[in-house]
Parts: sequence; C-alpha cells; structure tokens
Amino acid sequence: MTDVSLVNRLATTDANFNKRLDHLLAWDSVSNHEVQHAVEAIIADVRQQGDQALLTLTRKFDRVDATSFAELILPKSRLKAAYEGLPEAQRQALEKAASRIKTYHEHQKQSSWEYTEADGTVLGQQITPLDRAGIYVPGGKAAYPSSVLMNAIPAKVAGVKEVIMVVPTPGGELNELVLAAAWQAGVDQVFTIGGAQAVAALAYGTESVPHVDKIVGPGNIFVATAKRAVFGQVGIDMIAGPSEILVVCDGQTDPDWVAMDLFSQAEHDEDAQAILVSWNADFMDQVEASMAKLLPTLEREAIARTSLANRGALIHVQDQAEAVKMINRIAPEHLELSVEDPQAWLSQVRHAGAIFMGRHTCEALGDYCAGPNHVLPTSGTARFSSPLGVQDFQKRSSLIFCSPEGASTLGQTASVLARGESLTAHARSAEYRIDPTAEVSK
Ligand code: HSO
Ligand code: ZN
Repeated sequence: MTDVSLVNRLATTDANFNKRLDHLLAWDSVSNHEVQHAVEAIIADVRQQGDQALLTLTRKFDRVDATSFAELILPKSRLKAAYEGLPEAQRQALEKAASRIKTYHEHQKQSSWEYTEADGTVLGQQITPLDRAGIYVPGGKAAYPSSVLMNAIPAKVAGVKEVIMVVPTPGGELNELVLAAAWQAGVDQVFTIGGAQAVAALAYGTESVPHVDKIVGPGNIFVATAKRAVFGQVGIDMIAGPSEILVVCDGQTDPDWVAMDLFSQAEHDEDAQAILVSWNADFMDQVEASMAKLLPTLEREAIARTSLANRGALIHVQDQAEAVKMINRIAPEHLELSVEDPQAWLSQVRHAGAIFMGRHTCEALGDYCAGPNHVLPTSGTARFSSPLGVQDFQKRSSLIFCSPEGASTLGQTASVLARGESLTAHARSAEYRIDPTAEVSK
C-alpha cells in the first residue's frame, strides 16, 4: 500500500465499519442563523426597493463600479456575440452537447391524456408548461456552462416561454462560455446579479426583473438559504449538496481509469465525495497506487486531496451482494457500474441519481454531453428524488367532464360522502344533478 493518508480505507468486516461509513456520509445541509437573518433582510430589501436594492447590493458584493441598474442587464446580442466569438472547437462541442441534451429531454415530455367512461364521463390530465423559469448560475469558480445547458434546455423543451438567467459577475468579469451556453440554450433574458438578492428578485420581481414561477440552479449557502426562504412564493428545484461518485468495480478495469473517475468528482470541491466499492482487495491497492501516482498531475490537486482525505473512501466488501447493499445504502448521486455485465446489476440498483453502465462509461461523459441531466439528487436524496428534467417545468391539471348520466350516478355517491362529513352544501350541489327518474345505483 502507498500513501496511507490519501484516502480512507474501510472494509465491511471492520468492527467499527457502520460508524465510520455513517460519519463519512454525513453531510450537514446548509442552515445557519446568521446567514438566515442576512438573507431575510436582503429579501425584504429587494421586495421594498426593487431595482435600487439590487444595484446597491450588487455594488456591495460584486461590482463596486456599477452606477445604474441598466448596467446589470445583459442584452441578447451580447450572448450571441459570446457564442460567435468562441473558438470553433468549443462552439461545436457546445452545439453537440446541447443537441444531445435536447434529444434526451424530448423523450421526457409528458403528454396530456384522457379516457371516456361508458356513460360519456371523461377524465384526464392536461399538461402545461410553467410560464416563466429562473435559472441561477453561480459566478466565479463554480460557473459551469454545462450547467446552463442542463438547467435551461429542459425548461425550453417543456415549453416554458421565458427563461430568465441570473449570474453574478464578481469584478464585472463575464464568462464567455456561460454566455454562449445561454445563447445556445435559448435563454431569454440575463441579469448580472447574484446571491440572495437575485433569488429574491426572481421570486418577487422588481421593476426590471420579471418574477418567475420556479427557480432552479445551484448556488452557495446564501443562494440555497434564499431559495428555501422563497419556496412557496415560487417553486424551487432542490437544495444540492456536494457532488458524489460511487464506483463499483469488479477489479477488471484499468486502475488508472478508476482513479481518474474518482478524481473527476473529488476535483469539484473539498466537500465532494468519491467512493470505490470492490470485493477485490488487490485491486483496491492498485487503485490507491494509481491515485498516488496521478494526484500530483492534477491541476486541482489540492482540492482533490482534501476531498479524498476528508470524505473519500475505498470500501472493501465481501461479495457482489454486499456491493449492491452498499449502493442502496449510499444512494449516490452518480453510480458507475464498472463491471463486466452492468445490465445484470440494474434490477438490484434502487437508489442512484444516474447510473453509468460499464467500464467505458465514465461520469464525465454524463456531466457534459451524453444527454441525461447532470443536476441530480445528492446526499442520499436519490432515495426519494430524481434528476432535474422536463417534468420539473411542466405541471398537471386534472380534467373532469361529467355527462348528465355521469353526474347523476356520481351525485349519489358524493351526496352520501358529503352528508357523512356534514357538508350539506356539497351534498345538495351534487343532489341537484341526480336524475330522479334514473335507477338508484347500488
Ligand atoms: N458533476 C457535476 C456537474 C458538472 N461537472 C459540471 C462538470 N461540470 C454534478 O454533480
Ligand atoms: Zn462533474
């Protein structure tokens, strides 16, 4: 074995295994009284002072030089210019990724449906898109053009008319790829504002920023706290925790590949989590050796090192059955099944945000361009939630049409239940529609 402090090593046979694993998996979701107070004050300020508050707060946090709100509006022509100014290879890659993401998400579109009963009563469900969606794009180091595509394209595929993007520009610095991605994805308006103030503006609207129906996209603790605070006024997607990957390997994959797959999450941030599960102990040693060899070659070595030492793990399990248990217990954001026959594993995997099948399918392909969304449930929330998708930008209305016959028969049932609840206006409303000449239903 190489550098022992590189990554945590665990085995399910260890006496303290469960405790150690729980400790590694534990993640305190954002909440902090000071931040909460600050965020509440910012929201109140934006609700009262609108654009003026946005300008003052933006000057305070990101851009001392801004003198009017108009400077915080980015015209669409600027997005187009960013797109056209990209090097050819980047533009093509963006286009290809966008087109694949679009095709994938088109498969997710829900359609309206209805069915007709024998007496002519029609029941159904009508699908409509949200009117307006807001996308928060972080500034600085976590400004990912790929995330612009992943958030905006499903909204557009759902049929959302207006997609409003907010992105802070610390020091006035614009990220050309982010702007180009916004153009490619068909974003309708962009404001260079960020933080809790941008979330408040999207939720309540100001003179210039239109209020939206749902806010999606990742952000720091201020953004996450603000999203929680405005939930109810608007919809929100999810409060994402740090990125995670779980690689399950049979020991037949090149250990360098596995090491780099683990790094691909570890390099996101110090709190990211990269875990390998295998029943092959020699292979775990080989992967650890690969990690030690490759870590110094990473641009983001320091971040990856911290992440691996704090939250990374190589877990030795007894057999494949135990590996499956581990998958479902961890409920990872990303699961790589780096095994010979991934299809055979599939029916046993119950909790995972995205499942990458086979040795050749690394998470990075899914992060950028395979097609599925890279906004996924983290911190074990894959137990009850799903990737961001078209459904998040569509909603359902129930449809009920009663024929006179249907109203008459249903009226009898409703009347009995309503009287049981002592809601007599309900009962009488239903009874008006009962045909007295019709046979009483049993
Ligand atoms: N892995 C991230 C998404 C991403 N990766 C963006 C690269 N860029 C989500 O967990
Ligand atoms: Zn990633």
